[in-house]
Amino acid sequence: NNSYITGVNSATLSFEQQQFALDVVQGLSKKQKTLSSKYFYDGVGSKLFQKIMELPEYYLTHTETEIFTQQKEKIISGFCSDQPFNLVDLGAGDAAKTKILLRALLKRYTRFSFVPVDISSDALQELKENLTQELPQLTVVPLAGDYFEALTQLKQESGIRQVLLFLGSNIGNFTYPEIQVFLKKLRQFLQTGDQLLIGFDLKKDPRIIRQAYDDAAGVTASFNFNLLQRMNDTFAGNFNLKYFQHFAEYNPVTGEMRSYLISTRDQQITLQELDFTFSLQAWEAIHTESSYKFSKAEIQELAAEVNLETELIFTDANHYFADVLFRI
Ligand code: AVI
Repeated sequence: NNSYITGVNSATLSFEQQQFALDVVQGLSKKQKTLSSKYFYDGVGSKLFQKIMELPEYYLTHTETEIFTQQKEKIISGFCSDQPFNLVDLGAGDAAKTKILLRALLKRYTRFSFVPVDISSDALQELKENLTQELPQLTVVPLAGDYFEALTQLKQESGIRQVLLFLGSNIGNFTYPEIQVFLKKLRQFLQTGDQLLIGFDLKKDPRIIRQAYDDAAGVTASFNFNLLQRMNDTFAGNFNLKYFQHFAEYNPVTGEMRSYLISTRDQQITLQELDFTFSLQAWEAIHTESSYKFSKAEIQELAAEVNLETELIFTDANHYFADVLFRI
């Protein structure tokens, strides 16, 4: 129901923009204002996230890369069987980390196809071209769309074994109930013997976590501010980025890393295209992202709740990050 978009020619907004509009108006009309982190990833936001992954403070990417580089043989032994399989990368992006596993798998002459899934067909096209260059012997079957659309296609096509990858702590951007729903839904597309490798960011020194989301160069701040810019561009908004502050805070009890955009003054904002005006008081916060961190015990509890069998756990020397292989 988008009847709130009164006075707006919603014909000028694409389906995606209408969904964005709906979430923006709902989120900014709440007492505790929120915006969904899924809207970080427009063209500019995706580039900024690539830069975040290279930051010294953003240990998540380096650590998962280290795990793959040092333990690739054990990880791929976990996948292999005499049956051919699909290696399905949910949210593949540029597949930088997955390539480490792909190279190792190709060396073993294992029969498998690589199925990168991404919402952005541009990103997939780029990846396909890059893989054709770098790993010409690899069979690549890209699937554009959301995860479940892609899995529906896969299910219809093959009786083949599926090994799903959900890397980079993407799971941490869901709330606990959302994770449960997501994993239960994933299971419906999978069969006995299929596997799931999930990257979890582990609980650690809170200062290390907080710095990863508030880096010295301010790239994460720009990533957060870009959401305001995106609303300005999409809905003819008048957010003045100068009057906001990026703030990131970690709660060691809940494991929730929260990011906010904080209004540094009383101000009124209008999104003209949506005919929507709202006020922000000085120091009022808009919650823009949660990134959950887990203990190993919590991962085990979660697996038990959604009926997944934990097969292997791969961690780095510091125990900052874990890639966990589950079997259905
Ligand atoms: C994509 N996701 C796992 C990142 C995270 O760590 O929650 C997004 C991010 N937000 C700020 N920095 C990185």
